[in-house]
Amino acid sequence: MITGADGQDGAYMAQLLSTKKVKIFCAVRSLNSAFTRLSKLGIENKVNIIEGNLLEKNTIDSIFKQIGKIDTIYNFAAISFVPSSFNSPSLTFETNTLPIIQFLEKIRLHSPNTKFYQASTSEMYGNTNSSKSKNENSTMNPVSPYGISKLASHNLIKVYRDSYKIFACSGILFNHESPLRGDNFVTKKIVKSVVRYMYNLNRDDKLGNIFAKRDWGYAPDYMDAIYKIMNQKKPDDYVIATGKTCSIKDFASYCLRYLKIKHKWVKKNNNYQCIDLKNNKIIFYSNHYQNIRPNELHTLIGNSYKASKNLKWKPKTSLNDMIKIMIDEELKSI
Ligand code: F7E
Repeated sequence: MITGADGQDGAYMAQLLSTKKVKIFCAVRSLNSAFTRLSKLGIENKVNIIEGNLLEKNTIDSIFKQIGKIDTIYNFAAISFVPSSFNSPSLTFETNTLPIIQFLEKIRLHSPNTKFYQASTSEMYGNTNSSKSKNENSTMNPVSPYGISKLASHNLIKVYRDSYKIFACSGILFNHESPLRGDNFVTKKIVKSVVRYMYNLNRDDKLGNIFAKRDWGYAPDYMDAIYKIMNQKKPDDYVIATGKTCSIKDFASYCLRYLKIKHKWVKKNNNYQCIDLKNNKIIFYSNHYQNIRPNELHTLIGNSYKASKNLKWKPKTSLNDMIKIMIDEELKSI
C-alpha cells in the first residue's frame, strides 16, 4: 500500500511494484484527483485506488478495513516543498508526523507483521560545521519545519523498531529528481525554463540562491533502493545518495550546455544574471526575493556506503544522464 501515490516517488514505486507479483493499493486524498503521474507512467489500471485522506480521523482504520491484510506500507504522503513548511508549519506536522504515529500504533496493536517504510530526507541534516558527506550516524540539525517534522517521524521509526520489534525502516533520501518532479522544485523549474527559453515561450526566469548545493540522484534509481531496504532480513535505516554535489548555478549551466546555449553568469548589485552569449538576452535572474527561504540549507552530500554494502545498491544514472532525460521529456511537451 502506497500513500502519496500520485507524487513523484509514489508513482515510480507503484511502477516498480507493478513488475512484481503483488497487489498494489494506492491511497489518495480524494478519488476525484486526476492521478496524472500514474497515468503518465501508464499504470493507473495496474493499481487499486482507495480513498484515504490521512488528515482525517479514522482514515488509517478505514484503509486497513478496505484492504484487509497489508504486507508493506510505503509512506510517501507529505508536504514536501520546503518553503510551504515555513508558510504552514502546523499543517506540515499534521501531514508529515501525526499519521506516522497513527500507522505505527495501528501496526503495533493490530497488524504486527505489516512492514512500514518512512520517507526520511537529507533535509533532516540541516546545516552543520562539517563539510563531510552525511551517513546514517551524522548529526542532524534541521533548519526548516519540514526537516523537523521529518526528523520527528524518523526518530519514531527507530523507537517503534527498537521497542516493539516492528519492521519499520527509513530511507534517508537525498534530493532525487525526474520528469515527474513538481514544477516548483528547482531542477524541474530550470529544465522547464531553459526549454521554454529555446522556444521563446513564457517562462519563470527567477531563481533564488544559486549557490546552494545538493546531492542529486534519479528518482527511479532511488525506488530500487527502497524496495531493497524493505526486502532485507533486518529492518534498518539507509542513506540513499550519489556522493556528489552540485550547485544550482552549475545545474542550470549543465542544462544550457545540453541545449548548446552558450552563456555566462554576471554579478549585478549582489544579484546574478545568466546571459545568452549569442544575443545578450537574460536567461535567469537570481536572488529574486520571492525565492529566498527564511532559512537556507547550504550544502548537502550523502554517503551511501551502508546501502552499497548491505543492499548492493548504487545509483545507475549520472547527473548528466538525468538532465538529458528531464530535458528530452520536457521537449516532448512543447
Ligand atoms: O531546492 C535552491 C533552494 O526546492 C533546492 C524536496 O524534495 O529535497 C527537496 O528539497 C535548492 C534549495 O529542493 C530556487 O533554496 C534556488 O537550496 O528543489 P528544492 P529542497 O529544498 O532541497 C529534499 C531532500 C526533500 O526531502 C524535499 O522534500 O535550490 N533554489 N532557486 C531554489 N529552489 C526552488 N524550489 N526554486 C528556486 O527558484
